[in-house]
Amino acid sequence: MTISDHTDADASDDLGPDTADIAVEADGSSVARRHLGRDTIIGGVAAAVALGAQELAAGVTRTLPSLMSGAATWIIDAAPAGMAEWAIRTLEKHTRSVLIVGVATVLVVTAMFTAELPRWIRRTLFVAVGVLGALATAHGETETFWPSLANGLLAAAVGIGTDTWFRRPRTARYDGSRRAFLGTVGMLGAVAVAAAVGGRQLLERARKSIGRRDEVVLPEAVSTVAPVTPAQDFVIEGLEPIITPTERHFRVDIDALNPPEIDLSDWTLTIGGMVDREVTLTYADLLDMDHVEKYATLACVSNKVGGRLVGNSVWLGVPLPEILELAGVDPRAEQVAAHAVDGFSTGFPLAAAYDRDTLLAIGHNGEPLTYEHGFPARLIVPGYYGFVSAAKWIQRIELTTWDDHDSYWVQMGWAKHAPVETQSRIDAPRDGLSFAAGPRMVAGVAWAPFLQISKVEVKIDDTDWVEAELSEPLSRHAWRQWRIPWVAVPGQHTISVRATDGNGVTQTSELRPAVPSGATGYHTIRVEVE
Ligand SMILES: Nc1nc2c(c(=O)[nH]1)N[C@H]1C(S)=C(S)[C@@H](COP(=O)(O)O)O[C@H]1N2
Ligand SMILES: [Mo]
Repeated sequence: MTISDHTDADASDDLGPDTADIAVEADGSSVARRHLGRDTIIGGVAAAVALGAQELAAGVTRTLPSLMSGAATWIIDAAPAGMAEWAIRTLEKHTRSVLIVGVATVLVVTAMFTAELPRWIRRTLFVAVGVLGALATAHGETETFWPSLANGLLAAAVGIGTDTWFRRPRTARYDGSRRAFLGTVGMLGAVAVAAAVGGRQLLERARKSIGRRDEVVLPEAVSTVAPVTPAQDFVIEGLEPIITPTERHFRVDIDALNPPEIDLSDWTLTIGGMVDREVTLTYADLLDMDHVEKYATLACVSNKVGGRLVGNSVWLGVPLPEILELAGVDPRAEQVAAHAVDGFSTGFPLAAAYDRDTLLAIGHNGEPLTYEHGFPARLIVPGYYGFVSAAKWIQRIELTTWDDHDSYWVQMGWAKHAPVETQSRIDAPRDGLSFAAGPRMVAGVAWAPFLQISKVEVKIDDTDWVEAELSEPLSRHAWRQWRIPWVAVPGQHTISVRATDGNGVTQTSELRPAVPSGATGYHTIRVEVE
């Protein structure tokens, strides 16, 4: 390249890049074509640097949100349900990364194709993309909008700055050889990639160096539950909803007044005992593992017939076998014992870790476990009462023989092997209620986690048992609702319910107290119709 090649461009460029473009375009020389080709690359590079800058700003400040993550979330939410599900099924936990790379590519290519437009349009586009990114990230939340907008405008400013700087006369755009130009492109590209990767890593580190519960961002499940359909959740006044809202979920603690508020920086979970190697996991280690979502009903052994110490939830967690495999289980082990921060302990047969959806759970109904329900992690073993299985605030899993460990309540005389008794409950109408004659729904819930519910029957006064309609099952571990229409005539009435499990075994009518292995008998209510 000779100096005379760009004298014209240089002179007009002092007035600004737009004049330069026009001047160059007008003379139609090979210089012009080269400048336009270079401008396209410059446009793309400026966009890449802008994207890198907002990612780095997010990682460094932790208060300015990443607009790339924001845009990815927005796309997942805005996509038609079927498409989002398909993407998550195919790409699993890489969905977000793929979306981020896709969005970045589209933006860089757009900047390349618009690189020859007048300067004011290019600048407006940078600002517009920044504002759009902020709107997508905020998703209608004002508190998120302002920091998002700040990051969007920062990115726009960096993009415009890079674009303007690169188009100035004495940079390699005009001044340099092809090699000098590509050198600058390479340098800026490296800056963009370093900023993006550095920002991402800082964000990841921030996500994992969390201390308090409200700082936790749950990982995306590699297998999610399907949302509840109307056929799975009858809405009837008085009937318990199919998913128990977390704040209404029963609680049973040996020290109910003081649930431990564990700080993640001093929490670990150790897997030891009859294992090949003792393993200690941090919360960050858990976050790095593959998580699944499962519907499961948790029942307390102390629940009386007709009682409410039972709830159904979506649990997010790592399948327990994955955790046990890290340590390697001695084939002679028979029992999974768990020890918790509050001194509590549980123990259940090792086989139950493998033959059902047993989870080390960290999420409850879409949120991190609450402090009350076991934050940071607890066990969920469908089909076993909570007192032998569902250790909250867990800190140690111990593989032992069946005889070598007795759980907290087992030492107090409760049963050691304690599968959940198949049970059913009448929610509507409530026991003792009086109401006007006429048609109404009798409804309730029935549970046999792991065994499943296959039938619910209702008996009103001296009639025969009549089969009720069941809500469609959420999973083999989740309770089901039942309902049956009834035309109530004046007088005193007695209503009973009984459930049959997936093996065809009907719950026993024998009235047995909760101690030592769970209450049995049919829930029976008396109502008065006027
Ligand atoms: N650490 C700890 N875990 C525990 C308990 C406890 O007292 N401490 N109670 C158990 C009992 S008896 C039951 S029924 C379930 C109840 O779980 P929830 O309080 O989340 O409903 O937790 C189990 N896990
Ligand atoms: Mo319990």
